[in-house]
Amino acid sequence: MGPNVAIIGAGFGGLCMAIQLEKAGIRSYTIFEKGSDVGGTWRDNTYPGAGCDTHSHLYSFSFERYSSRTRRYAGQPEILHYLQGCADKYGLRSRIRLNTAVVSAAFDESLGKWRVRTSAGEELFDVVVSAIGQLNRPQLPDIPGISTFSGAAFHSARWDHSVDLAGKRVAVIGNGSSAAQLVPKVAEVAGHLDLFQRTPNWVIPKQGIDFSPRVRTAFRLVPFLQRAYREWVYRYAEHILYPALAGGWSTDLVRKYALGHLHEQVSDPVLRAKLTPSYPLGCKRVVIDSDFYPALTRPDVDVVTDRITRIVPGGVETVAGVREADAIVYATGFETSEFLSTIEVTGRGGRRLAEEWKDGAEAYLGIAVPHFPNLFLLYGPNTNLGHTSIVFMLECQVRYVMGCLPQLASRGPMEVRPEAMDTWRQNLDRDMEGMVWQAGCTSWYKNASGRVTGNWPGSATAYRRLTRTPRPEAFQFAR
Ligand code: N01
Repeated sequence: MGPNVAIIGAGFGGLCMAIQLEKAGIRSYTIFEKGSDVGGTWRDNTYPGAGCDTHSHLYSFSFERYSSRTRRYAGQPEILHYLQGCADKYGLRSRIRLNTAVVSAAFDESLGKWRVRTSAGEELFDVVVSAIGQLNRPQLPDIPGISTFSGAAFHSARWDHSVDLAGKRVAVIGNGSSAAQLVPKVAEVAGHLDLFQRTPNWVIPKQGIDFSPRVRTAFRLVPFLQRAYREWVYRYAEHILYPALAGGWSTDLVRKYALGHLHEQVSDPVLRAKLTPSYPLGCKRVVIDSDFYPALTRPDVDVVTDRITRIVPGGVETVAGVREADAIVYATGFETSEFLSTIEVTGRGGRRLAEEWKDGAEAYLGIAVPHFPNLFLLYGPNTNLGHTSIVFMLECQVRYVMGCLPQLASRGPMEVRPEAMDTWRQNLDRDMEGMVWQAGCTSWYKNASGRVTGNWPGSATAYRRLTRTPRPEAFQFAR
């Protein structure tokens, strides 16, 4: 036995939490999943070309590699299959309640437990672990006239596979990582594609999607090589990519790499100028893709930079006139800055999480919030990264929560002390100052008031060190 744990979400985070509970012999947990299957973002994002731009060997649990080791970068079907396989292998399915959304969670002080309300009723839990992710609520743009469009229209994360885009005039609004992956695939079948770009993105190549047969054989015959490769990828991200975001030695190197990629793939100087960002590399999430630029040079693809004024029944109106469209794809990103506050969460003394976070979400280590005992967040505020795998961060967070469980089991509900939170915030603010995300750009890393609530400003290694073991002195306990 052990504490009774409610896990919200069955994506990478929720499954990782459940696997570690299983490994520790704690079977008193329930995963609530609002969708009809496990997989989280990899269940929801089925757009053509969807895949991961982080190396598979790092974008996977350290304890469970992809069974198919043929690709350097996994596609969405492969990642979804991997997560489904994890749920099966570790026997999690019987503990997952699919199609069951958590509506609210309230801490009952007299019982020292959480009342978790779902569409199916209310249950009591000792611990709540939120694993709802940062990129799970599609954001439609605030462009007037969206509902007047007469053709098919959908968000990239809610792809409508019943719509045949073959030969059609397709408008894609937005040019982030999702658009970069779907545009090349859609352009292959569409009659014409207009990419509406408000701000250009920095793009670096995603080279060698498949491993050569020789490398695959070596991986198969010498398992140690896979661990070594994972380690190499990790170090490359930590020692070359991370400094480029922190104003370090590689800033210019990575910038030149991206500019070289642009020059190599786009020869038309007018198009190249349109695609050249004016803000520092990394301020917005860097796009990692080798097919995006070539798709934009196709004769049947236009990059439209005229400001959109509204959507009209026949297409997209810009300041330069109407661009006709049969279908519109909104690759306009996600509502990222609200985190768990979209669920009605009430802590000690009737404090509402949404109210606590009205000036910006924050949590100690991105995991714990003062006045909310025994509530733990995975992929919470300030734990996103711009340079390496979020799965690594999730594993750090899960290990931390596992370290908290014996403490709360013996000393009662635990709650991070406001002083620990203050110190955390001060350190975060100090470290954030040197990060490129603060430069003049808008991005989903920031909330409406411009505070970076998404990202962790340190290296992944520093985060692992900080989360290695919970410090009891940072918490107050009921007993
Ligand atoms: O969304 P985004 P995304 N009018 O927010 C534009 C992860 N991901 O779905 O830059 C016109 O990046 C907006 O323009 P601007 C990854 O972390 C990972 O592409 O604000 N345009 C922007 O171009 C990524 O960062 C993988 O000026 C409007 C776009 O919409 C995150 O998901 C793959 C607009 C939104 O870009 C989100 O990526 C895919 C408007 N009113 C995604 N409103 C991997 O491979 C918004 N835009 C791991």
